[in-house]
Amino acid sequence: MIQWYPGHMAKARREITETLRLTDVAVEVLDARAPLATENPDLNKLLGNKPRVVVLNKEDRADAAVTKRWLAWYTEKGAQAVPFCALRSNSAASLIRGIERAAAPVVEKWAAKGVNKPIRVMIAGIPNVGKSSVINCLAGNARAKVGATPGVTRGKQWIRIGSRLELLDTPGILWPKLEDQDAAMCLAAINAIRDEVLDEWALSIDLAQRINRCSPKALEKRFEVPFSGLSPEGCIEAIAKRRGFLLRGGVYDLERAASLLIDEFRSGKLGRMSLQSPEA
Ligand SMILES: Nc1nc2c(ncn2[C@@H]2O[C@H](COP(=O)(O)OP(=O)(O)OP(=O)(O)O)[C@@H](O)[C@H]2O)c(=O)[nH]1
Ligand SMILES: [Mg+2]
Repeated sequence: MIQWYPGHMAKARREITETLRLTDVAVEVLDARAPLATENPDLNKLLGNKPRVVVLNKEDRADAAVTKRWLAWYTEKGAQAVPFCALRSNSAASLIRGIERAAAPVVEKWAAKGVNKPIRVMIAGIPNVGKSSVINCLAGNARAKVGATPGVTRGKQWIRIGSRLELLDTPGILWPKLEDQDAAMCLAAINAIRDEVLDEWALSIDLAQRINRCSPKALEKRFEVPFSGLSPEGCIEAIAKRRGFLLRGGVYDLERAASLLIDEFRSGKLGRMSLQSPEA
């Protein structure tokens, strides 16, 4: 995973700006479990008034009811958001429709000038949100590369999607929100920033707290012991007890339980769960 330094950010900013010049619609890939945490802090500025579609990816891992509320939240803001699971090939159609809707004003302008050309699309997002998976999902099996078209930097490949869209096959990788502590916790939980950035114990406490807030029955269901009324530390201890994680001298191995909690969340064993909700 990339460690972000100012030099990397400047390079990413340059690449996105260059790509924006070649494309008509920007698809911003977010993690449905933590949409605000997985936004790039500067993307709004970079995109200006470029038509945009927000993809709430990995919706298969998020709480469906919370995702619904996020969709309403984006609609209220006048943004176009699409829930998405890049691992299901039948997701593509709804995103393609979303992109076409976002591009409609541009296409109308072209039509008024008698221009008929495909809508060019870029995919952008922070690491690990699923940009490459979204591209593969849209491209499908009949992945037809359009080839290097004139005016395009050599090396960039366009993929034809249906009859109306061309997708740039290299995603724009952007830096995550590094300053915001709440976002950092979510990013660490979903594995979008390096683990070394955060203390594992602090992450597990934050995660236990979020789980208790967002999905109070999830731990109970997974570990089959009561968790209600426990502090986050108490939850970790209950997990250690339940799993028999003991150190010499009969002390519970809390670090091992903390690490287990993080792993189980990341691998989806705790069930569908959202870490951020629009109300919070
Ligand atoms: N459950 C689930 N997993 C997904 C989904 N989309 C992607 N993933 C997984 O998320 C991980 C990251 O996906 P990538 O497509 O490599 O993400 P990326 O944004 O291209 O990552 P970078 O290239 O590192 O920036 C992989 O393990 C994917 O299998 C999804 O919709 N649901
Ligand atoms: Mg990728």
